[in-house]
Amino acid sequence: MNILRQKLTASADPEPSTSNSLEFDPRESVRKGKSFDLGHGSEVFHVPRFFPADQSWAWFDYLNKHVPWSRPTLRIFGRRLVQPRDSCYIAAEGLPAISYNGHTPHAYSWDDFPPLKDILDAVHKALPGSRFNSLVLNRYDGNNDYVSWHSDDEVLYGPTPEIASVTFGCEREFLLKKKPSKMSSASDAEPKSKRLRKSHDPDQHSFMLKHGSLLVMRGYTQQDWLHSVPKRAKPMSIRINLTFRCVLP
Ligand SMILES: O=C(O)CCC(=O)C(=O)O
Repeated sequence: MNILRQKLTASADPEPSTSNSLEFDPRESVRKGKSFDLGHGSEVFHVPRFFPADQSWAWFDYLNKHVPWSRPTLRIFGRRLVQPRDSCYIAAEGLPAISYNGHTPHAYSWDDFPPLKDILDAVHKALPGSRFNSLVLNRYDGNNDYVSWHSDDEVLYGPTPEIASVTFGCEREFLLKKKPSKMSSASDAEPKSKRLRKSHDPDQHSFMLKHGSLLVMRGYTQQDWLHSVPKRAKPMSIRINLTFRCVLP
């Protein structure tokens, strides 16, 4: 833990500030973001420094301590596996339940964790037109925790969901790779080995998700792309990720 972190932890305890005292303007902060066109209507928007670092550490400490983290057992290809990260689910009242890999998480209320409403409010202000009503929190407790390749292409998010992802704590690499296409267009028919010789493979992207960053996936990204946060060999400290989505009622 660095000195800045220790100082902020001490001053942040016990409760982080509320929206009335946020010392940054999300509309201003989001202007530093960069959009990446993945092609065919898929887009990633990345703001490496969206939330101020000190506010982000205050939220990190609050969430690390107060969220009822759990590590459920999942069913994957007929095998039972303990989820390789902690998680928690928040949703507005009355929404349909979500399920993944045979697990239906309990939906906590936004009112249970007031700072989450401040973070949601800032994300809404930064992304005009967004209306997130649910949130998955993930806690990666070191380099061996991960989320494997998947896409959030469930029917209950609609065909082109906007998904906003916020990172607090240790930075981690976020990878995207194109799903194998069903129809082979001219470029898809080109042999993989030949394509990989080019300086950059357009079917793979990597974003370093820093403390206080915001990453947004839009358009057909869930239909056409997979994403993951892989394990790493190098020891790492805790990362907390907040993934905001809109569950269709
Ligand atoms: O931790 C992340 O950045 C990604 C989380 C994720 O992919 C998910 O919750 O579906």
